[in-house]
Amino acid sequence: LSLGRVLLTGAAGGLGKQLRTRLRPRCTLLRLSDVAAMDAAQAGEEVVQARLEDRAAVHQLLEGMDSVVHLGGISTEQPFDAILQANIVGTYNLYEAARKHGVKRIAFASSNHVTGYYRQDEVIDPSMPMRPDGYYGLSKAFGENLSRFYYDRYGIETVCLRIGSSFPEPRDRRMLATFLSYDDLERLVVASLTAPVAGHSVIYGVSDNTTNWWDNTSARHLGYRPQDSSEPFRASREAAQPKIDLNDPAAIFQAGGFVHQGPFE
Ligand code: NAI
Ligand code: 15L
Repeated sequence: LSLGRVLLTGAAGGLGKQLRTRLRPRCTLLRLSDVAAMDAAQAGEEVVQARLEDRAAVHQLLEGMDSVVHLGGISTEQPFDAILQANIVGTYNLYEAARKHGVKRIAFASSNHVTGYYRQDEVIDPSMPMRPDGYYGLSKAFGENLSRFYYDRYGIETVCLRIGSSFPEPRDRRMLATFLSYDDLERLVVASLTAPVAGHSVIYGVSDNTTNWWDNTSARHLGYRPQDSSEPFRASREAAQPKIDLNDPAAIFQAGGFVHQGPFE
């Protein structure tokens, strides 16, 4: 099943590089964009360097696209002004351009930090109220709400991917619960773009980990079935971090160390 003509933003980033090689064979055309430099275009690719806050440039990016995988933006906790431009203004520009160009579906890289102030002894689902843990999480909450508005008003389908921790391996004890392998990330994005009906959906991007804080039952219509697990890494991660202070907010809340970022002024 071809994915058609797909725009991938954030293509120079950690996840963008993974998805570039994984999505390319499935697409008629893969247009890659980032503010940072990217490798030269190969067959079936276009490479366009652009800032998400540059409205005119973003409008050009969306031209002729069937769907978008929107990874571009600031991916950590930072001062508000930087987040405002890249994540809030940038995501608005992307959705306005999608509306004008008739783009049908967007997979939006949201984050577990939309709900980072739930506790690690709670299992939550996407219907529960957002509890962002910083400006970064707030900007992803804005993106989720923005995408819901564009679905309700204009019928643009979005799958909001509340990604946990997508790296080659889980880096610490917390990531035993939040780990999303790159193979499962690919499954998640492909499911988001190919599900017969996506509507406006919210799903946690997580592998089939033994410790799990997130219930994705309400997103089963997307057909995402994780096949990997953090469990093979458990012994080494627990040995590397033998003592954890259970009174430390980073061990209490799902956000982990993000609760210690800021204030910045
Ligand atoms: P990353 O930081 O490696 O990649 C983000 C890319 O966006 C970078 O290449 C950067 O140059 C680009 N970018 C930043 N500001 C921009 C702007 N103003 N205009 C154009 N491009 C801009 O992050 P990563 O890990 O690849 O994550 C991709 C997406 O997934 C991000 O939106 C992130 O918030 C989200 N995410 C990632 C998680 C993970 O575990 N890797 C977890 C949760 C969410
Ligand atoms: C995120 O949203 C970040 O983009 C990523 O760098 C990780 O820190 C991840 O969350 C996490 O919660 O582990």
